[in-house]
Amino acid sequence: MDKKAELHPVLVNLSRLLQQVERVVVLTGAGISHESGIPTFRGPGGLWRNFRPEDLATPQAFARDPHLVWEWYDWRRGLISRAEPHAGHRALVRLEEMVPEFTLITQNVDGLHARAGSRRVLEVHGSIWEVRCTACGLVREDRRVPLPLLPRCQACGGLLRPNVVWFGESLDSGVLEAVHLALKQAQVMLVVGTSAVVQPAASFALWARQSGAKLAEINPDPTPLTSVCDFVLPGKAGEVLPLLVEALAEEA
Ligand code: BV8
Ligand code: ZN
Repeated sequence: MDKKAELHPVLVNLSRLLQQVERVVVLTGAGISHESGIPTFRGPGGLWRNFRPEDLATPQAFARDPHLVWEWYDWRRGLISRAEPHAGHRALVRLEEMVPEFTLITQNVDGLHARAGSRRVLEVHGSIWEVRCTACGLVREDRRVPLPLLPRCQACGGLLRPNVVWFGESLDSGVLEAVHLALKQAQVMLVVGTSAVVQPAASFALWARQSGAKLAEINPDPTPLTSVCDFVLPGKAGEVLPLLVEALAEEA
């Protein structure tokens, strides 16, 4: 049975609800980048030289061996620069056009949503395409692939770091405030391609639910969120999201 037929009743019910509401929030994780050829963090292929992301994406790892951490980020930047957004990313751009108030919250640092054309994107873990000076704090975009290692600040010569949120670092307060507001007002929230283990992003869906939002999950595998979702769409982001947007267009 094909995916559309398999998911038909849930797709129809969810698209009917999306047709009736004004405010929709989407949370994405590494799973939506997987079909663009970027390994997820905890799935197969997520390791690099047998290091786990939790071992490298920390201030301690960077302090101990900035060259190793930058080699990992430079490798990822190269991979991402050769990756393309897929039909799932483009479906979210269509959804943003079809919904009166739409907010896309992403844990991903790869920038693929913006490249696909999404406009209202909150990058809660920062951007791999930005660097921040560890000495003077200057933040700027730097898309050089490969990067000269170790990259230095043009203004003061200080050591640059990726402008991402590492484990043990808090998320940007301004971004978090915008996230809180969107979640409080959300009527429907889609959770796409996240294992829902990294905090605080893993709690975003629960915050939205507390404010009355209906939850839908798109993921080939179950997660800790699956049991609290009103709609469960087992499948890949690149397959399911276009089907959902197609069903919504038929409802219109
Ligand atoms: C904070 C940016 C505190 C960098 C990332 C001990 C010490 C210190 C902190 C902690 C600790 N214990 C717990 C914590 C908190 C910690 C945490 O949650 N740890 C986890 C591991 C338990 N969190 C933090 O440290 C956060 N900060 O808590 O601050 C604080 C408070 C006050 C003051 C000071 C400090 C910061 C967390 C942010 C870390 N940075 N990324 C970089 O990218 O290099 S996290 C990283 O994981 C990515 O952003 C990634 O997106 C994110 C979450 O992973 P997922 O996106 O879910 O990806 P994953 O691989 O796990 O899952 C993929 C999913 O996709 C799977 O479900 C799979 O089934 C699915 N999938 C696969 N294919 C597809 C698919 N889905 C759809 N379609 C497909 N085709
Ligand atoms: Zn500087």
